[in-house]
Amino acid sequence: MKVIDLRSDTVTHPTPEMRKAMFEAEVGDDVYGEDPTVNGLEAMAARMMGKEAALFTTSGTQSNLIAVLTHTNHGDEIILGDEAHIFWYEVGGASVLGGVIMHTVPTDSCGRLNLDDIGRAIRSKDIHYPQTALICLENTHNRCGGAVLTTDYTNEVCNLAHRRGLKVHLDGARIFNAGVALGVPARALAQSVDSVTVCLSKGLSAPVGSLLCGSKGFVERARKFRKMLGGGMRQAGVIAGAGIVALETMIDRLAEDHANARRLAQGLAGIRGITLAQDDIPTNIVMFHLSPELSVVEFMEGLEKAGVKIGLRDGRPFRAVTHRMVSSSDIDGALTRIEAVCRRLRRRAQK
Ligand code: TLP
Repeated sequence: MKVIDLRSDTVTHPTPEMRKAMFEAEVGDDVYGEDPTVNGLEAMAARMMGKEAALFTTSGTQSNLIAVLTHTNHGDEIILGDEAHIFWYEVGGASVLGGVIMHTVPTDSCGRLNLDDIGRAIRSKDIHYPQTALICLENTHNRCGGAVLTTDYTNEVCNLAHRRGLKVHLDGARIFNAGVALGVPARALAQSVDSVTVCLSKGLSAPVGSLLCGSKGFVERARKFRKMLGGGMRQAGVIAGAGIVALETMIDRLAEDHANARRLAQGLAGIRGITLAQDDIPTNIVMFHLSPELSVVEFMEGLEKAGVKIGLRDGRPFRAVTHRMVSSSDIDGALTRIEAVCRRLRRRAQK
């Protein structure tokens, strides 16, 4: 029985072409700036995101943390959504290591922060207040079910920020999913932000790595923070090689993952005991609830036995993420197995 792993697109393995590129990668010491494959990947990412430069980092979490460290001073405040990945899932690194205060404002179901809320959260020059330095956005939005921010919305936030002397960082871990969903190049979605994180190791299927893109000066300062965090990776060309293949070959196919996510959502909506937690499925993330009379523990145990893995975090809807290693027939298979588990739980609940 094939295990169908829908916990995250981070579970994707490198393709044979990536493994070949890793095997053959030309390498050097990247801390000296001498790894030609890393340099090639950074130049490529900068070009694709419309920025002057890029920095190869170990992960999305590290990229976001370096961005915060680079844009702020100890004791500054950053404004971000109360559903932001940086706020929820990055172990509080911005506060612990960056010494910044995370000032959250409400996130709507489309992953947006209201401009008036942002305006009100920006501190005036009062001796009692910390200094606001940075606004963070997320596209696509993880906890908002893969919601997509448009270019216009992002530009509006940037206009407000820049008028008030603030910087904007975009957590674009899945920015290429957003670009594919909107039918625009990813660079359009990042044109007005000061920095953007992009991840290679999610839907793009590379084994490791992210890129932090921005101006030359920003990336130069960011490089020092990466070293401080232990992210100077020496002969990193062996992983950057896979990243180049990811950027060259894996973006357009994300549309397949989006179609599979819609197929999954449609099937789930037809299963008694399950309700979708989203009105639409813009990209590759599907969130859903189980009827209260069915046991969450037994549902998860049933799925485990049936060879279907999905994500569950305290108090949150279930999360299923589609990716390259799950085909449309796997989606149908997963639906059959989920339906059978629900049927069993319903029978038990009726006894
Ligand atoms: N998200 C992971 C988990 O951390 C929840 C996942 O499985 O979705 N920004 C966003 C929007 C992300 O979704 C993630 C990964 C990151 C940053 C962090 O990337 P990594 O895992 O490379 O540190």
